[in-house]
Amino acid sequence: MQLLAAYGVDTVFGMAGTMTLELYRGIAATGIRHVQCRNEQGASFMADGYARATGKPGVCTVIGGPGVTNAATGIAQAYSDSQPLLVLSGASPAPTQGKGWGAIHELNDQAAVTAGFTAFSAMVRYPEELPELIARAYGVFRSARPRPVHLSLPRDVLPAAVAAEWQPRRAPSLPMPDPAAIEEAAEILARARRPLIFVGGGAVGTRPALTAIAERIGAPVLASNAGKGILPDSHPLSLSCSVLQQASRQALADADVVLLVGSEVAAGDHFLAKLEICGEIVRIDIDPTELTSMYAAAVPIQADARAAMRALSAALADRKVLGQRAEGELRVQEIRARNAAQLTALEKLHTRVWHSLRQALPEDTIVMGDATQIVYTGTFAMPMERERCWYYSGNYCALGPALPMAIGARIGAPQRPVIAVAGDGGLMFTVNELATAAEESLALPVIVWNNDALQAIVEGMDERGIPRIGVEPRSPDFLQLAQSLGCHGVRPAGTQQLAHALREALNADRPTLIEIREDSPWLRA
Ligand SMILES: Cc1ncc(C[n+]2csc(CCOP(=O)(O)OP(=O)(O)O)c2C)c(N)n1
Ligand SMILES: [Mg+2]
Repeated sequence: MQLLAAYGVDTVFGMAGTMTLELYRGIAATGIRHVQCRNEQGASFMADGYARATGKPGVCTVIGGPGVTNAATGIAQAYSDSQPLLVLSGASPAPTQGKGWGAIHELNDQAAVTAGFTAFSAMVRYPEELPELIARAYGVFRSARPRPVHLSLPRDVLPAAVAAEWQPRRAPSLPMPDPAAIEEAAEILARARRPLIFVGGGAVGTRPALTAIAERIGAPVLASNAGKGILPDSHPLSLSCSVLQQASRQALADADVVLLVGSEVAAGDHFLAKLEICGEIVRIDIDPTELTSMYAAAVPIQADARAAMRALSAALADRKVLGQRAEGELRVQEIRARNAAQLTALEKLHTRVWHSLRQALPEDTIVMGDATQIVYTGTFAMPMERERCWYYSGNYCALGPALPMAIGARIGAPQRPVIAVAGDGGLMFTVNELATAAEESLALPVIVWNNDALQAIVEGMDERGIPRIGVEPRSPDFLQLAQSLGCHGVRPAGTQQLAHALREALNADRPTLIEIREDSPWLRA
C-alpha cells in the first residue's frame, strides 16, 4: 500500500475478508481512503467511475474467489471501455492452489478467470515480484491502451516481510507517430472533398488539434459515446454521438475520406454489426491490433493520439486543401435536420427530459448512464460541451453500472457535479450501493427512468411475436427504498419541479433518488 501511495493512489474501493486482512493493515498505515462497497461488483464499477472522473487508475481491494467473481462485471466493463483499473485480490494459500482441498474461497486458476478481461492477471508467488508487477500495471495505465490489471495475493504471501523499500518506476514514453505516415495521411486528407472525422475515447485530449483539422478541411465530426464532447456539441461541425441516427450513418458511409481516431467503432455505439464506410480510412490508435481490425486503414498510424493529431494538424497547415469549412458546416446542418425529422415519439419525450436536465446542470457535470432507453437517446440528445462528461458503456452494456460509477466519480472528483441515470430494471442490479453513497454523504442525484419494464427487451419480444416472458418485473416503491437506505426520494410533477429537485440534490447532504415515470402526464403536456 505504501508503494501504491507513492504511485498516487489515494482511494481504494473494497470489501474486506479474512484473506485480505493484511492489506487493510497497509491501508490504515498509509491513510489511503477506503470506500466500502456493499457488493464487489459495486467496488469495480466505483473504481471505474473514479478512473473516468480523475484519469487516474481506480483501485479495488477484494477477497479471492467470490470477491473476484462478483467484481468481474465491473472489471470486464473497464476492459471493454479501456479504463485503468488495478484489482488487488486475495487468493487461497499458494500451497493449496490447484489441489482441490476445498480451501476457503478457493477458485481454480483464479488468475485465468480474469485473464480474458484484463491487460494481464498475475498470481503473485513472492512479495519481491510486486514492484515489477505494479510498474508493469502503471505502464499499461500510462503508456499503452489503458485496461484493468488483476493481481492475486495469496493469504500466505500477504503477511510476508519485505527486505527493501519499494520505489515507483517510471512509465515508458508514449509511442510517437511516424513522420512519413503523417505526411501520407495529410496528403489524403488534403485531397478529400467530403471528409469526416470519427473520434472515440482514445482521442480525449486532442481538442485543439481536432478543431484545427476539422475546420481546415471542413470535416463533420462524429463521436462515439466515449468521444462525446471532445469537440463541443455546439460546434457547427459537430454531429455529436449520433451514430444511432440514420442521416449521420449515411454521412459516414458517403464520406470520401474518414479520419478515425482512438476508437474501435464499437457496435455498442450504433447497434449494428458493422457501420458502412466506403471512403479511404486514415486511422490513429495506440493499440496496433485496432489498426488492422475490421475497419481496415489505408494509413494506419500507431501513436498516442494527442501527438499524432498535433503532427497531422501541422502537416495540413501549409497544404492546399479541397474540403471547405463552409461546405462542411452546411452538410452538418442538413444531417442534423434530417436526424431531427426522424425522431420517434418516445425519443422526443426522452429529448424533452434531457433538455430539462441540461438546463439545470452545470456544464462540467459528469453523467453516468445505464443501459436504458432514455440513455440510448441521450447519446445524441444530451448536449455536451466538454469531454469526459458523458459515460455510457454501450459496448459491454451491463445493467447496473450507472449508480456505482457515479459514486466513484463523485468520490474521485468531489468538486464536480455528478448524476446517474438508470432504468427501473438497471437500477435494481446495484441499488444496494445507495447505502454506500448515503454513508459517504454524497450529493448525488440518481435519476430513475421508470417504465415498469425491461422495455428494450419487451420491444424485442413484441417485434418478433414472442410472448412477454420475464420482462415486466414489479418495481419497488423507489422513494421508500431510497429513504430506507438513507437517501432522499422525490417524484417531480413537472419540468420545473424536475429542475428544482436536481438543483437541491446537487447541494444536499445525501443522495437523492429522482423518479421520472415514463407515463407521467406532464411529460406529454
Ligand atoms: C447484466 C445484463 N443482463 C441483461 C441485459 C439485457 N438487457 C438489456 S436492456 C435490458 C432492459 C433494461 O431495463 P431498464 O433498465 O428498465 O431499461 P428500459 O429498457 O426499460 O429503459 C435488459 C434486460 C443486460 N444488458 N445486462
Ligand atoms: Mg425499464
